[in-house]
Parts: sequence; structure tokens; C-alpha cells
Amino acid sequence: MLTINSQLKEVYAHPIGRDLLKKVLFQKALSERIITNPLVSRLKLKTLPVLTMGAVDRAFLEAFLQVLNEAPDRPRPVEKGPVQAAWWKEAVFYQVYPRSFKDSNGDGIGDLCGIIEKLDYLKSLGVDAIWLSPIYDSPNDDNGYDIRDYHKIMTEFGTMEDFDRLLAEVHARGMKLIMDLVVNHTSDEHEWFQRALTEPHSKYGDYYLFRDEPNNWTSIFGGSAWKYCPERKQYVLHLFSQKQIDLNWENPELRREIVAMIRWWLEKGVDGFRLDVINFISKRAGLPDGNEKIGKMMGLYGAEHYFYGPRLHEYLRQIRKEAFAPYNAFTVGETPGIGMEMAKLLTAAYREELDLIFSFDHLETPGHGKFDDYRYDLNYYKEYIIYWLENYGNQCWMSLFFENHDNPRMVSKIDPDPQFRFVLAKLLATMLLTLPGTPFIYQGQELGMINKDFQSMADLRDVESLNFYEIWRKEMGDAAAFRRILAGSRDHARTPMQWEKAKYAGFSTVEPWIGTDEDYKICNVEDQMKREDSVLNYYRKLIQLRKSHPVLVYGETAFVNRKVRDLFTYYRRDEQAVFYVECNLCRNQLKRRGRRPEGLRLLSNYPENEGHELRPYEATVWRLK
Ligand code: TEU
Ligand code: CA
Repeated sequence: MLTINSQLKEVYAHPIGRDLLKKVLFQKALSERIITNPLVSRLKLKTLPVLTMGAVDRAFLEAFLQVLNEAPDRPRPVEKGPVQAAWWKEAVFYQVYPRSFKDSNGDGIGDLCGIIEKLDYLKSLGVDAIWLSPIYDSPNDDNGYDIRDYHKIMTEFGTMEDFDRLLAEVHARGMKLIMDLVVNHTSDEHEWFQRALTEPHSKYGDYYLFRDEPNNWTSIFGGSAWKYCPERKQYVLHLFSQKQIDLNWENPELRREIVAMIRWWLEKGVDGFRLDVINFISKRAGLPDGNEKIGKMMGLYGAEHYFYGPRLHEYLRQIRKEAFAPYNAFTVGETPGIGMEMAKLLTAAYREELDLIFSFDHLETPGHGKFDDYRYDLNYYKEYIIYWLENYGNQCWMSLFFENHDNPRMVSKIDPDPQFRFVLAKLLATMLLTLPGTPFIYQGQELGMINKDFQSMADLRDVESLNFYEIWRKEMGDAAAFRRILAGSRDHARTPMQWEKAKYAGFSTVEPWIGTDEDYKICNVEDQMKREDSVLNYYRKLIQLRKSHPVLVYGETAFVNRKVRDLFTYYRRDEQAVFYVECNLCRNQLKRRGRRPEGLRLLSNYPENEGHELRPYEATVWRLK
């Protein structure tokens, strides 16, 4: 039990304490050395309010301690034993955002038959498993992440027959299909919620989190996290939009319904799930107010009561045991806000919770949030990867990704200068497919797609962008608010997939639900198939390389030039082969350290380079043995 009399080093030694301290340092862009410094590490917590001149106060410390003391589980020390083989460690995953992938019937909205049309494309890219963003019946307040009926397909996307055909066609090509499982919340139009409103004394009455008075928690999409329901004269909790109501996982009946629903899909033959915001499902009992200082720092009030929810592990073990395990289903949890120690508790094989998680610690650099307009420094990615790979342990396995449907395009974030666009896209591809971990490619990333040239708010569709624009314009005026939205909008990743140099990018025959710009004229699948040196063909070659050399999956990793800025170099080796990967992380020419590697230059984002200088963002994979 940690108290106000504990020393900082005791907090740091506690796994969750370490995660939280790192989070605070990250937000403030401070170095971890501050805490490991012996003088500081011996400080008692209670001295901090004075020493930090109030930046940290007693209430902050107590909120912090509560999270730690209610999370008694500790991961085992880092294990270096052998890595267990698994299909999902070897597989290359590809995320499809169905609404924007391919429209088959000319209504401007992507659909299941459109995905079927493109399965051969995915197969030829080398994809092993497809993750589908939600395709269930939904009023689309958050593009399907607000589910009205878990057993029905969204009308715009097709029918259950279309889905069955999609699944069969995926399997016929030797690929796997994983679904998005959104069980932190449902749509307010879900039958459970409707009945919770009209029959408060039925079993549904307790399926959601109703309270007579709201607490101070805020929604991830802005504003209070509580909505008033006149039917019950009560407030109900929604961590996301007002139409996404949080489920009450404390209720065992509700958990049974969820298990039954998961099994229903597994009976159909789906191969696994990506679990939406799964670390949010357990909220601290009593839903206490969030701490003020934490709320200000995070721009979100209450998060300390559900990012590390007290019963999370218990719930995950239950659904694993009762639903996933009997079908041998794969799971990857989306877990915003957690750190590596919590990630170990969630994914270590011996814990029997999840197979993988998506950590988001690498998507922004320290001191930055997703709506800040700044240039992402890849040196931070290097540091992040080394830290995780050396400390995560062989009981755990990393997921690797740069993009998804919730974030702007990575190339744009790093360097929007068009001359570097395609080499940079290939540099990212090289790291994604040669580092140890399971790679996830987001649709369009394999072409080097970049952020969209949105002209005004009228071009945007995402509920998050629309909500925050309204909040920020009052604080900073229209122009500044729009600039922030442009920096972080999820819509950058949600515009139509660029198939051809044709009207509407070959996505549809009519105007799509969200517009695209002119970029499809210079960046599309059709052209890139023909061009030997395209980003698309580079991805194909890398994926083939990864498939033909198990060393790239299971081989040992050794980093070199660790302290050399802008240079990221590592070996992958096993008994059969030694590979060496050399990356220039910056836009300047860089002198190579040491001699030119002696071996076969297998793949590079530049044509032959005999010199001693690495070109801007150069990435080369060598075979040394
Ligand atoms: O996202 C969860 C989440 O907290 C963030 O990724 C968040 O949506 C975003 O970064 C805010 O800037 C998941 C889904 O991926 C997202 O599309 C949904 O909107 C959200 O859950 C609610 O279901
Ligand atoms: Ca359609």
C-alpha cells in the first residue's frame, strides 16, 4: 500500500505508478531522468506540493495513489524465454474502413460487396488478415462505433448474406477476418437503452450508468460526459458522443449478453476481434469526481477512474474464457492512455487476457496532443521502439502501426514537403515490416496517402471534429479553431480510398459521402501497380521478404548507434540469416557510421546508392548472411 509518506522511487517501482509517472512526464515533455535522479527519487510524496509550488497538490497525489492501490496486480519481471509461435505474430494485418473503401452500388458509400471486389487486391499485397471497422446496424453518429443492433448489418453496407459471402471469400483466399467489437457503449437507439429508459425496473434498467446527479467527467468528444434523460429524470454516462451510452459492466447479466453475442459471431467463423476502447469498460465504483489537476493536464476529466479500471482484468478473463478461448479467437485491444506496464498485464501469455494491444504512446511526441500542429520527430519513435522491445518481455508481443481511422496520416505529420512524400512512406513501411511485432497497415497507407486539403468545416464529417470546432471557435476564433481541427481531424484518414485516376478516385460513380481532393491524380492504386518503384510495390516486396524470412518475425533484434541522432539501425538474426536495417530519420543527408555494410542490398527506398552518405529518409534492408 502506497501512501503520502512513500518515496517517489516506490511509486516508480510500482508498475502502474511507473506508467502514470511516465504519462505525466510525457505531457510536460520532461525527461525520465528527473525521477531516477537519486536525490529526487528519495523524496516523499508529501513534500511535492511545496517543492513543485503547487503544480502538484495533495488532492492530485491522493487521486494518483488511489489508482495504484486499487491496481494490485504486478507483471512478472521481464522474461527472456523463447517466443511462442502464433499465426497472428506472423501475419500482416490490414485495416479496412468500410465506409471509405469501395462503393459497389453507386450510392457514394463503401459497402461489403465493394470489399469483396477488392479481396484479390489485398491478397496480392500480401495481407493475411483483415480488420473491419464496425459494419453493424447503426445510426452513424460515430460512423458505426455507435451500434444499434449487434446482430444486423448496417443497411448501407449490405445484408447478412453479403457478410457471409465476404467471410467465405476471405477464407477461400487463405486470409482471416477480424471484426470490431464495440462493447464499452452502444447507440442510444439500441433496444437495451430504449428499454432502460421505458422499463427502468426491468433487467435493462441497470445496463447503463444512470445517476441522479452528474459528476465532473468530460466526454472524449468534448463537453460533459452526462446527458439528461427526462424519461427517468436521471443523467446517463457517455464517454464518447451523446448517442454512445456507456454500458454497465458491473452487471453480470449484461456481461452474459456480451459473451453470447461474441459467441454468435464466432459461430459464424470470424477469426477474432479488435476490442474498441476496451480498457474503459471498468469504471471506479461510485463514479467519483475526477481530479482537477489531472483533468486540466489531460484535457479530460475523470480518466483516472477508467483508464486503469479496477475490474478490467477480471472482465477480460471472463470473456476470454467464455467466448474467445473455446474458438481459439484472436484479440487485439484498443487501449488509449495506458503505458507499458499495464500493457504487460493485459497481454502477457500467462495472464490469459488479450493477445495484443494497441498502445498509442508513439503517435505524438512528448508535450504534444493530436490537435497540435507540429512536426513529428522520428527520433522519438526510435526511442519508443527500443524501450518497448527491451522491456516488454517474451511473454508479450507488440503490435506495430502508424495509422488508423482515428488519426491523420503519418507522412503528413512527419514532413509535409511533397518531395519527400514517397521516400518517407517507404521508410515507414521498412520499419513496420522489419521490426519485431505484428504490423497493421491502414487502408491507403500502402500508397503513401497524405492528409487532405480540406477547405472549410463544410468538408468535414467527423463528430469529434464538429464538436471541438464549436468549442474552440468560442475560445480562439474560427480561423485558429479550424487550424487545430486540420492538424488532428480523423477525417484525413476517412476519405475515399484512391483506386484510380478517375472521377471520385474510382471509389464510387457518384459523389462520395465525404469529399476527396485532387491527390488521387498522382496517388492511386492503378498507377502504382504499374510503377515498379511505387510505394505499393515497395510494400509488396517487403511483405514478401518478411514472409520468406522468419528471421524478420522471430529473429533476435540488436540495436546499434543507439545514441546517434537521426540514425536508426538494427540487426535481425537467427541461425539462418542476418539482416541489417539502416534508416535515416531526417530530411538531411547523413554520414553513415562505419563502413558500407558488406552484403546484399535487398531493398531500399532509393535506387543504388554507392556513397557514404545516407539520403533524406533513406531506408535500406541488407542481407549480411
Ligand atoms: O477510439 C477510442 C479513442 O479514445 C480514441 O482513439 C479517440 O477516438 C480519438 O483518438 C479521439 O481523438 C475508438 C474508435 O477507434 C473510434 O473511432 C471511436 O470513435 C471511439 O472508440 C468510440 O467508439
Ligand atoms: Ca454503396
